[in-house]
Amino acid sequence: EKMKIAIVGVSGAVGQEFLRVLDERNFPFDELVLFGSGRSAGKEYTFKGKKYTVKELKHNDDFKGIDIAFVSAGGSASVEFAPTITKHGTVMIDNSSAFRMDNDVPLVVPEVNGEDAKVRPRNIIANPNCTTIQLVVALKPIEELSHIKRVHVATYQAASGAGATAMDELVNQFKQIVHNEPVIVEKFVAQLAYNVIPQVDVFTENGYTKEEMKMYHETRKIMHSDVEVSATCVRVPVVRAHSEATWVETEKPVSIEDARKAFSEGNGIILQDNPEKKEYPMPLHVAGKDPVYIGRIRKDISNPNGLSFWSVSDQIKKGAALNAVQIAEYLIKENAL
Ligand code: 11C
Repeated sequence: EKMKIAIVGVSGAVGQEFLRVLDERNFPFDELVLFGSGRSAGKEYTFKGKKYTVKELKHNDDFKGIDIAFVSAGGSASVEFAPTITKHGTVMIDNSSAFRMDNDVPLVVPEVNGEDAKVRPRNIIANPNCTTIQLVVALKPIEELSHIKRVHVATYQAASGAGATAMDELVNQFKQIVHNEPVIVEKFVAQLAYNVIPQVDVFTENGYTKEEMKMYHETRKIMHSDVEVSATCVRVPVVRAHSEATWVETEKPVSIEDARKAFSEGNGIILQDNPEKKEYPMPLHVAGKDPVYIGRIRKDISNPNGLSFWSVSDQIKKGAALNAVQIAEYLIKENAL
């Protein structure tokens, strides 16, 4: 049978990455349909030498016959169009935060809970937030050694998380400063060039931001765990890979040797931990790469059951497009479409 796939929101940063990831991985499909807003409709993109024209996303029967739709068009478009997209049995892999915490929508990182993708009453599978994805990939091998009770995490998030125009805004700010021009701030709450901003997304009632609360709730859902997660999410003037400083507390103490072995064998992880040679992951080098890079592994001197490490992962790749494509690959492999 023919495999038909769609990308919804193809003009965005994640949409464009879908094209690259599908190409890189030689994702098996027979037909590809591109969708976008009224603004993107009519634009042309080339994929493996063939031209595709973006169709306007509308409430019609365009999704009939499409097996998988990779959707990254923002939360409100996802909510509005989910019934139209899934109406004829299309599996919608959604990048927005709209459905992540719904009980009848699985929230999936294949390295951690691929199985969950098989039960999807609404034909929607949610892709987690980028900061959560790289966190749970790193936590998984440690959880297998001893149950993780508590996580403290501080993020260093790239501009890419706020989309293609935000990446441009950061790059332009550096140019504006060099040329003594006024610095334009539109996507972020303050100038990001030469700065860090301790706010990602809006604040909630408990003083944490929504981004920080996503890390709390999504981690628990994906890991099927009662783990407590306290996050501080910070935007930094990096273009496209997120970093995280993480402290975990396990039920039983975990030795550095065991942690290092577990990380080095962990799915989707590259261990890069050689402080003597100044080897540790950095966003500049991880941008464009698939795995989650982990380094700076050490015992937490403030806690006998504590372990501390540093991780870096490309926010648009594993944090978004790649994870969604890996969910689709998992479903194909398991014959679970
Ligand atoms: C950021 N993590 O870096 C956000 C972007 O819930 O899908 C992703 C928002 C989301 O700004």
